[in-house]
Amino acid sequence: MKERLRQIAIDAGCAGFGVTDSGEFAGVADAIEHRNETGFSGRIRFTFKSPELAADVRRSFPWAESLVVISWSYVPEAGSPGSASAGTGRIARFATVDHYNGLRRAAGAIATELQERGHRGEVLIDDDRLVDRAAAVRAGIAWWGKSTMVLDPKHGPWLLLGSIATDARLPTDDAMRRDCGSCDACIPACPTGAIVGPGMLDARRCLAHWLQTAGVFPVELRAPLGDRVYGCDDCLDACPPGFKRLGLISDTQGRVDLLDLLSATDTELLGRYGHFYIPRRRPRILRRNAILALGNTYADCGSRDDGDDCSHALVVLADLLAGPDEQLRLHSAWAIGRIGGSEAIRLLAEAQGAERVPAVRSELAAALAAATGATQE
Ligand code: B12
Repeated sequence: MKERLRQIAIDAGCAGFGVTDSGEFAGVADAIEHRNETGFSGRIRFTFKSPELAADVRRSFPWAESLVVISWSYVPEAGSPGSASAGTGRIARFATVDHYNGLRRAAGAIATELQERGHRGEVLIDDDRLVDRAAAVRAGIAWWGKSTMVLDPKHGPWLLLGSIATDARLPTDDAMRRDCGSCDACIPACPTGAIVGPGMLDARRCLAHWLQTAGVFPVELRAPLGDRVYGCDDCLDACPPGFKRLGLISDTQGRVDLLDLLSATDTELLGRYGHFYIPRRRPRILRRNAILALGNTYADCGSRDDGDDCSHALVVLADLLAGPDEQLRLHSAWAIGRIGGSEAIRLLAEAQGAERVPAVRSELAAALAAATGATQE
């Protein structure tokens, strides 16, 4: 039966296939608790809200005997984000289109085969009841990288993971006898220093975390955010075992026109980016991200000779600054300050007169100080 399941996975396009038992994952609950105690888990819920549950599938599925684990490689199909240009934003490769689709289909086919043979089969992908990477490592299809990504020799870290819990007792695979050795290329590659040690991520500094989290984007991370709108690939890009896959890329998917994104309706945004994980599907988070990216891609443009290039961006941001959403006003104030120049100063000063919300008022004051300081330099 295991060989038949492997064949189904291969036919469906999976990069890896392995089996592990359903026993508790040693050290995982402690690791999650450590991330919660240190604050490294930031505002993440998922597996972090119930460490015991995430580390032991039998707590959710007492009948489970085995976990069938699969991986799906989405590069080169994801394409490269293309070259940066002002006014455009970047989407991480795992989200350029719904790459989970193929993974879900493969997992569903395996679950169906198990059920047709009279067994249970429960698909777990990005589920709070399993740490997907721990399952992949123990099933021998990947090793734990220092970026916390798991990787395999052929695809590097460019893998999505899924598991099927089953009551079938299948022969298990051995874990890979590999690790990153002396390579630590991902650690300095993180633009915000979020990888605080091998295998240890401080999510409070991880751009990917904040891009999918509602609320005010931390001010110290706004400039390092650069042109990112959703997800961050920097620690994956730096990972040598993944270079081979990146070399296969020739197209330029994964860039979005930021002004176009900001002019889209909620329905249009959910239609285009409905596959993103955005809590409670709030398009406002995407708009907030696009506003910051717009400020970054036109940074200091207003005070340079090429200032005309950003005049359209300033018009759009000025609209948002006068709009009903205080969170978008707050981030627009920052973006206008980042663009700078006399027009930015005029817009910010004008908004100050009308703004009543204290948090937005202080953001306007900071933006005005930044823009005025930059102009005087
Ligand atoms: C929460 C979460 C996030 C959070 C936190 C990530 C994190 N590093 O924990 C945020 C939002 C930041 C995030 C970002 C991303 N994520 Co995410 N995320 C998850 C989720 C839902 C849970 C992860 C989890 O439970 N971690 C638990 C903690 C305890 O694990 P840990 O901190 O890594 O601790 C382990 C290591 O330290 C290791 N370890 C212990 N000692 C040592 C020592 C050494 C030397 C080493 C090397 C390791 C090591 O053991 C610990 C566990 O026991 C999973 C889906 C799922 N249900 O599993 C997807 C998942 C991990 N994410 C995924 C992806 C693709 C991403 C992004 C690449 C997306 C993007 N491009 O923006 C980024 C990558 C950022 C990064 N470097 O991790 C994939 C990863 C696939 C892979 N190949 O690894 C997953 C598995 C989703 C999926 N189904 O495919 N993610």
